[in-house]
Amino acid sequence: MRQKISNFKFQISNLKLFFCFLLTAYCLLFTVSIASAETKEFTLTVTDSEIELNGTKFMVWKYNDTFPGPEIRVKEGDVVKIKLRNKSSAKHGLFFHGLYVNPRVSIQEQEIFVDPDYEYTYGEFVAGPAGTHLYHCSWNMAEHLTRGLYGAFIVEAKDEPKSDKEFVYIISDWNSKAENGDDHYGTGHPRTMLDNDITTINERAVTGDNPIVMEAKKGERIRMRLANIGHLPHKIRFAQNFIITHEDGYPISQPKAQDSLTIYPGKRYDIVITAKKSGKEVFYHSIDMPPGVKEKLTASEDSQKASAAHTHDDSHGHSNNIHKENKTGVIKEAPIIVLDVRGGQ
Ligand SMILES: [Cu+2]
Repeated sequence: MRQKISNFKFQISNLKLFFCFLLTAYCLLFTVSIASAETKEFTLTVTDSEIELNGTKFMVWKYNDTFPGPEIRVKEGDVVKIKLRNKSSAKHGLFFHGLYVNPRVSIQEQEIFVDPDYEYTYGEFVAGPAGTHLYHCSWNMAEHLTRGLYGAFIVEAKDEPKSDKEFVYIISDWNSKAENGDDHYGTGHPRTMLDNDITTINERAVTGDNPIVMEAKKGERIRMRLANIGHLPHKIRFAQNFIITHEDGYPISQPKAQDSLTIYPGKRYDIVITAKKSGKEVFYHSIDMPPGVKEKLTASEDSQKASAAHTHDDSHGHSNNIHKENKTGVIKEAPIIVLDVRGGQ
């Protein structure tokens, strides 16, 4: 019995030693990887601004005086620190959409909001996973994302697949009626989102007659990083097939060819196309509302309207105007991007 106990003790101390060794090895590896990684520091300065989309002026905020904010691009494993300088008249925060950030950043810092004339440095965190991600304001997001506070955050893999050209497109949607004051609820109110009537791709409003032109040479492999920061499901349809290689930053195990794709809010897809023949080919865009959503929402709005009419006297006026046109803002298919392939064999 005594022997058994001493054997047991021996095993315990061996185990302790083993865990000590593991911990030391882990700490050493971590220190080495941090020491060998590059630290990338960025500053985002927020200011009050204005943009015009389809003839409607929107009050926005901009990062570093650009809309969308500047692209942040780092390598997997880089150490990232981002200073948010608030030179605007409102409060803002910073959120890293799709990135693994350490618990200190994710739990505490993303809930740190910066008042006007203050600044705060978020991080540091190790960039990953590789892929197409986003950064955006974390304060009153429904309104602040609608008012332009977002940008692409790209983490390149150590073994990034080569492409000849790469384009990053952030899609969003806006509500001209709310911004013009023609809607009971203001810009950024969840009730207005289904009525969003303007689609943007990067800084440009999609009108059907001003597509973005992607120039390429015959045979080139083109990677498109697509992200939806808006509120509606945006559908892309192309004349030829494309390959989806990544979803939300993660490589797709069996990439397959398809000619259309619906990008729901917050989603990111990387697609690859090959410029097969000379000439112009079009990417079409539409709003792809799931079946039944429009009917459901309209029905619930109608019942609310009916009960509002019962409880309010008509002299209150506005109760009858609240949801006068609750259309879902389905936008017909329109060209957004043209692939213009020239020359080559
Ligand atoms: Cu903000």
